[in-house]
Amino acid sequence: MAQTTTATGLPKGFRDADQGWPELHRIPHPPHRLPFLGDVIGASRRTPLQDSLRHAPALGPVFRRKAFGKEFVFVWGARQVADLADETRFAKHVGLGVANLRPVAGDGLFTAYNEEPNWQLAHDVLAPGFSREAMAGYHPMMLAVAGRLTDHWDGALTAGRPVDVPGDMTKLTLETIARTGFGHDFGSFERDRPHPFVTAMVGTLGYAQRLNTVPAPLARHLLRGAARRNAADIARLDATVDELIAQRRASGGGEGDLLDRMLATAHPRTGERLSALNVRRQVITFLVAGHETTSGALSFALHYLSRHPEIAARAAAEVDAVWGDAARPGYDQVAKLRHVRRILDESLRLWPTAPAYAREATVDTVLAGEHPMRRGAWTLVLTAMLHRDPEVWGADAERFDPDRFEPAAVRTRAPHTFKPFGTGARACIGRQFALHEATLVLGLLLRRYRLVPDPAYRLRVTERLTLMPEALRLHLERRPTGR
Ligand code: MNH
Repeated sequence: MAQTTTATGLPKGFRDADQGWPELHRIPHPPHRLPFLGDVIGASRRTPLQDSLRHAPALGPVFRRKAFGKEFVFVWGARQVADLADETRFAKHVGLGVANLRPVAGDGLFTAYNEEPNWQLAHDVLAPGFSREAMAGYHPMMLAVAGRLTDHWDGALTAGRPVDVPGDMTKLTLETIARTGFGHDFGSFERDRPHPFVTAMVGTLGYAQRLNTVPAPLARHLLRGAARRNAADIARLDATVDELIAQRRASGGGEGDLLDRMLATAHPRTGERLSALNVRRQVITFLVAGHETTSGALSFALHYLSRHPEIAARAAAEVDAVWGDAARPGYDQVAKLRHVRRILDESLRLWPTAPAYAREATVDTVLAGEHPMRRGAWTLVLTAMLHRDPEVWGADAERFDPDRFEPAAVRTRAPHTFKPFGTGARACIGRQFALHEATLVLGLLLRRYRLVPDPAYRLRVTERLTLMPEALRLHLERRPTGR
């Protein structure tokens, strides 16, 4: 029988074995390899990312791990990550967690394959929704939602109750993207339990994560019940979004928000519009991508502020100085909170809430002059580890220190060493939105409250594709000078 060969001339099967990394065997991996389960000793299904972080220092800037029947190459060295940012040789790879979300988000902006025409179309139609002018338009709505949060926190303070930080940040960020993007109100702050949309979203993110950690041949069997629940979750997300779209169509248009752009804006050059199915995908994409990561970023920042009262006091003093006692700080007054913004950057350094992104070679190439990759080979950039590389951040990289983001300090660092929003054409479209919202809210909270930690709390991080501090509660005190 004639031997089948691949395009590279290798016998069929080789390509799968080395996954497009012809010198895969030269990439370090953890000791204790077991047949089938791989490097599973000490690995937890619940914390795959934090397990990788634990392995990374000993294995070096490029390493591989075999876990739950699959092998992955990870990259975290600053030099290698910078090379992967070269858009002439590399691009986003839709794999793993992102690929697992395809049944939910289809060819929506986040999960679209690079060559799918709906990516460019939606990107061009929606990008103006993130311009400076658009952001200034969202600002009053962001303020209104933040007011619901401070009302809620005032109630907790009066009752002497601690606040549920991740829970409340999720309410805030969901209401913010729903209101600014879609003119919708989920009533999160008025509910005892999360909105069913949120429950379904959390379910489907958790399922997408679990699919990564179950050996493929067993996944169907092990996850049968979970798959059924996941289908129900997706149906719930679709139903919520379809209703929201139907309301908008019935009302004949909003104030030029994201939904109006999705429904009514034609591509500036081709005149093409998003299909009804694609609009549904985009609404789900933005409701999910637009709040989960920002909620985590705010939650980590509040954790660190509660543990570093001197940093919180300095930031509060900045807010007092810049905002005075303006009841409603203006759009331009938010970007002036430089210290508050550095607190956010430093939180996203230690816990980038989208903790990894995948890159694939678009040509046969050599990664950082060392590791040959064939076209299509891919790797995961471990952002959370890049952000702890001692060669970039020093021996005290684990320490929370917002001064690392002083302009003079930033100038000493190489490009591509801080990548919480990904890289290149497929980097986060909502970056300015998230930073404006989070800086505004931190400013409002720092001005109004002193954050008092529970001394017994130890930071534990939940993973469901995104990161979140687990069970973080804080006590509040009113700042005598704050508004
Ligand atoms: Mn966001 C892509 C991180 C807030 C909408 N986002 C990405 C990527 C990262 C990321 C990383 C790239 C993923 C990849 O390469 O596979 N995003 C964040 C973080 C925050 C965030 C850390 C908050 C903090 N993102 C937001 C907000 C929105 C949003 C807010 C919307 C309002 N993000 C997106 C969309 C994409 C994306 C949409 C996909 C963009 C594209 O591929 O064209």
